[in-house]
Amino acid sequence: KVPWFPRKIRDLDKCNLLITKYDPDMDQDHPGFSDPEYRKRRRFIAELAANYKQGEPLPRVEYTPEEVATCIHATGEYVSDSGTLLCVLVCPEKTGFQLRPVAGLLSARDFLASLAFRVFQCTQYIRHASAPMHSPEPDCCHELLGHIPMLADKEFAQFSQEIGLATLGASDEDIERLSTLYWFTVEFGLCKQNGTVKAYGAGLLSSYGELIYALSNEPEYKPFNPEETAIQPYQDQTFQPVYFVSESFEDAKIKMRRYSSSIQRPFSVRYDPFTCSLEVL
Ligand code: H2B
Ligand code: FE
Repeated sequence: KVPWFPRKIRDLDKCNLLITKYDPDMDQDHPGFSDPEYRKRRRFIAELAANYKQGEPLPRVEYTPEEVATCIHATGEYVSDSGTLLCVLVCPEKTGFQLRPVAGLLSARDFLASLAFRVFQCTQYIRHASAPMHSPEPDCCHELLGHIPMLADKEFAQFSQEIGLATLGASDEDIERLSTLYWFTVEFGLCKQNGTVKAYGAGLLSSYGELIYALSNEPEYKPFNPEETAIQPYQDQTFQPVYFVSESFEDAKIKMRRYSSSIQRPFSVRYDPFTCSLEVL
C-alpha cells in the first residue's frame, strides 16, 4: 500500500507530524527544559505555526532584545523580519521557494514532502540563550544563516525539490535513505568550486565550530555517491566523522536523479508549477 502523500500545495497543511525528540517540553537535556519562560515563549510561537494555513502571509514574530542578542551571538547576524524578508522576497523571485512556519522538528516524511512543492518548513523560534552556539533542534538562526541563502540558488533549489519528489509515497526504508542523503548534502554537504572544497550544508554554514572542523582535513572525506551516502550512519549529537564531497551541484543533481529513478514506486510524479500540484502518472 502506498503511504498518503500531498498532491497539491494546500495539502501541506496536513504535513504537520512533529517529532518530540528535542522538544524543550519533553527532552530533559534541552537547554530550555528548566526555563518556564522559554517554554511559554516556544508554545506561543508553536501556536502561530499550528494555526497557519498554506498561502497565508507568514506570521510576524516580534523578537525580544534577549532573542536578538542570542541570534547575534550565534551567527554574528542581526535577526529581524528583514531576515525572513530575504526569503519572502528573494527566494520566490530567484527559485520560487516559499517558507511556511513550523513549530519544531517534523517527521522526515512530512518535512521532505514539502520540498517537492518548493516549500521550506521554517522554524521561527530562537534557541535558548544559555547555549547560543549550539541548538539540538533547528531554529530560526539555523534557517536564516544556513538554509535560506542556499534556497535562493537555482541548482540547489532544484536539487532540494527533487529529493522531495522522490520521497512522495515512498516506503519507510526509502524515506530513511533519502533522509540520510538530505543529511549529507543539504545539511552537511561539501562541494568543489574552482578546485577548492567548500561547505554548502546548512548545518555547517550555521555552525562556525563545525564549519572549521569540516574543512580542516581532520574528518574523513568521501566522494558523494548516492548509493553509498544513503546508507552511511549519521548522528546529530556531535560533529560528523565523515563528509561527502560533490564535484558540483550539477553533478550532485544528476547523481541524485539517477538514484531517485532507481527507487521502485508503482507510479511516477511530476510537479506542475502552474497549478502547484502533482501529476501522478
Ligand atoms: N524538521 C524541521 N522543522 N526542520 C528540519 O530541518 C528537519 C525536520 N529536518 N525534520 C529533517 C527532519 C531531517 O533531519 C531529515 C530529512 O530527516
Ligand atoms: Fe536544517
